[in-house]
Amino acid sequence: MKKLWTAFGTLAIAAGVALGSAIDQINYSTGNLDGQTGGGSSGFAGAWDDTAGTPEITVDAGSLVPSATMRTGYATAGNSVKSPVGAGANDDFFASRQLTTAIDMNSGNTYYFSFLVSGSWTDQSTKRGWNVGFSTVGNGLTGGITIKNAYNTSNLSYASAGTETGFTAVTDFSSGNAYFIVGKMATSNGGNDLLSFKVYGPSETVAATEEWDVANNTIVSSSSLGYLVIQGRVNNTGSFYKFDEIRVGDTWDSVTIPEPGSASLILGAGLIALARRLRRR
Ligand SMILES: [Ca+2]
Ligand SMILES: [Ca+2]
Ligand SMILES: [Ca+2]
Repeated sequence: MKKLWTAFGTLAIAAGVALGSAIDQINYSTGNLDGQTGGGSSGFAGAWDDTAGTPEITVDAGSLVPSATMRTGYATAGNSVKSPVGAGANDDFFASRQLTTAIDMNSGNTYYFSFLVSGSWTDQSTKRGWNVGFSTVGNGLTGGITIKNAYNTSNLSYASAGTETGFTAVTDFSSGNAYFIVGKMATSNGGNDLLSFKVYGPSETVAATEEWDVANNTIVSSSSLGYLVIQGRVNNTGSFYKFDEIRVGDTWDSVTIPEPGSASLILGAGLIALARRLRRR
């Protein structure tokens, strides 16, 4: 049996199974996001937690459909997350989900992630903003590293604890389109942590190999990012944001050709072959 588990470890590495990978396609029934779990999601230690502030983020019917041309094999599933709808006053929203394996910003590992975002607003001056990324805590952005769309701008930034730094101006960042965002964090113990991201909108095609709008932006962090977070604010009547298809992995492929279960299928087939071989000995 020991031999089997040693072989299992070797096989897992060979099959490219990312330790610390996570996927959430928001494949839940409609209603409150708080408490949602299962639905084919993996890599999380528990359910969605929307109790920080008011639990008012919902699972909305239908998956977001990317505005960009996606790589072959990319498929969406289930539904999507919807912020509260603005009713005229500032309305802050926040929800988190704990990862099974925290993103260690001192590990020397490289992490990739992707997600979809869309929204509805009248013009830039009527929308507020959002953060999607990772935090040290499940009730705020403490020590967090996120992708941020700030108030009154079409710029998308990297943010450290909610404060934006490097950014790209997304000229077509407009109401109604679902943007596909890919990020990368190359972590270092003692040196600079390097953050890159790419935004794909209408008439763009997702590349087969990694490319970035903002490359190797420096944010020095020693944080252990144990939580996926969605945060933001709406304040104009009728405005809202939607988020979907969140993935964490260790390669560009793992977050741009999301084929849920393909890695485990390869692993499963390999294990069956291995067990047969061991039985024959
Ligand atoms: Ca909340
Ligand atoms: Ca979905
Ligand atoms: Ca670091």
